Amino acid sequence: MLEQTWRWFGPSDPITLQEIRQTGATGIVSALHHVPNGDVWTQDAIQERKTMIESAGLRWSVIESIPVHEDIKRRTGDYVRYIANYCESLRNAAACGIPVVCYNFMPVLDWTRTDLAFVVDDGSEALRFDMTEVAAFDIHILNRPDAAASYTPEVVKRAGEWYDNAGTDARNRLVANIIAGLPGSEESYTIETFREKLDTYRGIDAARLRHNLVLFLQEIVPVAEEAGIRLAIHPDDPPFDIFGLPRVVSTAADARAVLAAYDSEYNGLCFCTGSYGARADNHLPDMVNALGSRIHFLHFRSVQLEDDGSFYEASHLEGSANMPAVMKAVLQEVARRAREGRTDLAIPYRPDHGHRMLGDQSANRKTNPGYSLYGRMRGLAELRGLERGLSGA
Ligand code: DNO
Repeated sequence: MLEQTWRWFGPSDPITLQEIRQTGATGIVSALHHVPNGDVWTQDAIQERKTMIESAGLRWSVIESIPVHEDIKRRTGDYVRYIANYCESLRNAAACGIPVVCYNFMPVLDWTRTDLAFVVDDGSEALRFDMTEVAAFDIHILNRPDAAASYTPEVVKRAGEWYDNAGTDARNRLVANIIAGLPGSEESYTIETFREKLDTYRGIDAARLRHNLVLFLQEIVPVAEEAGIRLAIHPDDPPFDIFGLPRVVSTAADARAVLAAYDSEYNGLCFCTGSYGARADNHLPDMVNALGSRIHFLHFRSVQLEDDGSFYEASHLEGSANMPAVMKAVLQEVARRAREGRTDLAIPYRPDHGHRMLGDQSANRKTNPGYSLYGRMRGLAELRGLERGLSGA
């Protein structure tokens, strides 16, 4: 069976470990969010968190994420020291017995949404990425030079209308949703600091960013291999360039390039069906078939795609992704591993995001955007049933 896990942001998470136990998850996905980006994660700090998790009868299955400092992505400034620190954190995590580390290589922004409370037809609230609103922010609020060239004329026109009709509250909310930092993003910006950050990427195109990623992998994978900790790169969310910033982990070809950069089972993927699934040309079951042997972590969710590149997060088994076909492909991969004598059969997965619903919507229950209690529990329950049903176990 796959390992059922749950993302827990640490002691400040409004959802407790005791509550998580009742969802049926056995594994925890967590990170030391209080450690500044680029600093070493000490064995003491990792062990302290691990003990906390284990005292609740759970297991720390995956670190999500040890963030990659911007200097490493740009290969400027203090990147040599930050890479050395990254390697040290990997060794320390391995010494504490954590098997998998997730990370991403998205410049400046981690995941991005425009609406954190998009009401779907059953009254629950979902996260949404709206292309018109992204363009309105980019062209009319950020005033990025040449921003309009990044969108279709139709989107540019609608963005203008959106901006003219939106009141101050809606504009401010949009700015906050895009740059104030979603859970786990680690970075947050004002319009000014965001502009400055974008400027630091001038001259860094996709080829350059990919090159920097390859060099980073060549430096960290041997360390992960020696320490015995599997790396899992999270795809770009959304999986295309945004605000003129290149993104290089968006497609099957991108994922293959990551794996080819250093051929080791320790150099692997976090297969996020929601992120890869936000491109219609990513065929998810085929990707699992082709890349499965290096998938060390799974994020399961399904986005509902719209024609202009917008999407919202549907319930886990609804939306545009064919989740039964994805699960089938994952179970075939597990069977392949068993035949090959591999021991990493219980690939950890987590219900990624969930609607705000039922008790999540009550006034005394705070939840981080996407990280609801009941919504994710519904997702986990459905995914667990899907796995059981398909495996016949
Ligand atoms: C969003 C998450 C991402 C993810 C990082 C991995 O909900 O999936 O923030 O944790 O991109 O490094």
